[in-house]
Amino acid sequence: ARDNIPSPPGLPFIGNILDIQNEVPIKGLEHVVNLYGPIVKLNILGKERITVASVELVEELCDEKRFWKTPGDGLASLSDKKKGEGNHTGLFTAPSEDDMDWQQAHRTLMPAFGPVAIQGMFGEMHDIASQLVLKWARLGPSYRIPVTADFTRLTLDTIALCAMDFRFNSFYQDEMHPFVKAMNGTLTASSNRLKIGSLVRSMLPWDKTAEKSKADQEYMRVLSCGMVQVRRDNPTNKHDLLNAMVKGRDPKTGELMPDGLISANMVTSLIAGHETTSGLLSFAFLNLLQNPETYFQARKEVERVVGRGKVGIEHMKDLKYIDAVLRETLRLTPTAPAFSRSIRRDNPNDVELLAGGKYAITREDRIICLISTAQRDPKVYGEDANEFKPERMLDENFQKLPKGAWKPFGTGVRACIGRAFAWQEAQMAVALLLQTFDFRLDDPSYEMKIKQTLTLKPDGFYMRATLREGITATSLQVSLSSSPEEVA
Ligand code: FDE
Repeated sequence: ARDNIPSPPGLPFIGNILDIQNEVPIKGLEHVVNLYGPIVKLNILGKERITVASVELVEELCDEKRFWKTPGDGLASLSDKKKGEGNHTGLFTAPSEDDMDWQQAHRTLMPAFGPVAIQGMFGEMHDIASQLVLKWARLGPSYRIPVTADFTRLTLDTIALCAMDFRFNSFYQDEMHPFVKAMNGTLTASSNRLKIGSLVRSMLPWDKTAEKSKADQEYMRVLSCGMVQVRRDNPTNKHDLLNAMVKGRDPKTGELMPDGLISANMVTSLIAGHETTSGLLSFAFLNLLQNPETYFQARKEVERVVGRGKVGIEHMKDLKYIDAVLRETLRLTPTAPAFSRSIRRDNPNDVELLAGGKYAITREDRIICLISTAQRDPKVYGEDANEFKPERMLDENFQKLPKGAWKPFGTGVRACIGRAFAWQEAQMAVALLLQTFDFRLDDPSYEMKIKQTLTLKPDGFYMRATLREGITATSLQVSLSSSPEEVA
């Protein structure tokens, strides 16, 4: 049955790497899947990889009794864990859920990412979002907003402030912080491994990419270890992730987290917590601008729920249409477009059958769940699956979807721990921005082009912002900082 899995003919040694060549690696894979069906087997430089891309198959692989997460090549290359003292992996890249590092960090961090803790971070999220709003207000409509760059400033500064009380102050500099450069260096290096040009280059003796990526990782490790030390030397009572890790004892074993593990998880949170959310916001605005009727709906909701006063935590639960906009955005362009699964170590079967016995996979196989394609499955979403229609994601419809139909935050115990964090941050940013500005596309004929590092973002997307009637840059300064009663 394993041979039933369609496989495009490949070349000796390099296998199918040419089939998936594309400026954007994930697009190449989507293309192959669209040609060969919802399950394909590819040979990539001697490694066999199976990809599934239908709701039904994704749902089956999400069965936690039979399968679990195995980090994909991209993630694995980010961690580079050498066994031995002081080397730890963060949650995202941990090899499996029975890994000791994963268990301890997961149990210690869960409460810090829980609903109460996240609500407590609203004020800091609002602080950073206000910086974005004031920047766009002061630069005015002549400023060609580099959407993904400014949203990256927002999300990076937000996670750094909420997680460890550190201000990157990205809105006050043109050059991104060296940490961000190092992070982007590693992310690009890891996603380039599938590009043939980079592969050839990496074989050349004078190529420095691997060294550079190692140096970047080392820089991030040293910087984050430094931050742990600063906190130990200057204890605070702040409810952030860093304190949760520095002070928190594992609820099961009572142990404290070692510094190396704390620092690995800080780097993980920073990376996982900003790229994906920045992409989400960028795609959301692009979708709203390219579908004006949805833009007006969303804005009407902000007017009804928030009005002109300060956006507050109490409004979040009522932003139902904005929820739907964000969900629909993550359906069409999941910023983490795939995750990997394999047979669990504690599953006694060395072979598992899929689709009622039609296909078989073995213990060695790592299956890529390509949700960027699965979430457009016409069997579930109909003939208009490629269109942006937030209505299908309103609560009543969303809850009726089959389990495998919407998985932008992954699945099971290894699903995104930062989901509530990212959601609150995105909801608030959308509400605040729609309340304050009228937006338009800089280039009305812009067509979505995707850029992939480890995550997806729209490339070359610019917009313009004009303050809405009755709002000035000066009045804004007051309304952003005052309490709701004062404004009303
Ligand atoms: C995770 C995650 C995931 C899964 C992956 C796999 O499976 O491989 C996904 C899909 C995701 N995530 C997604 C997302 C989206 C968004 C917007 C986000 N995300 C956000 C965020 C924020 C933060 C802070 C985070 N995020 C974090 C995280 C972590 C830590 C993780 C890992 C977990 C475990 O493993 O345990 C994740 N995330 Fe996310």
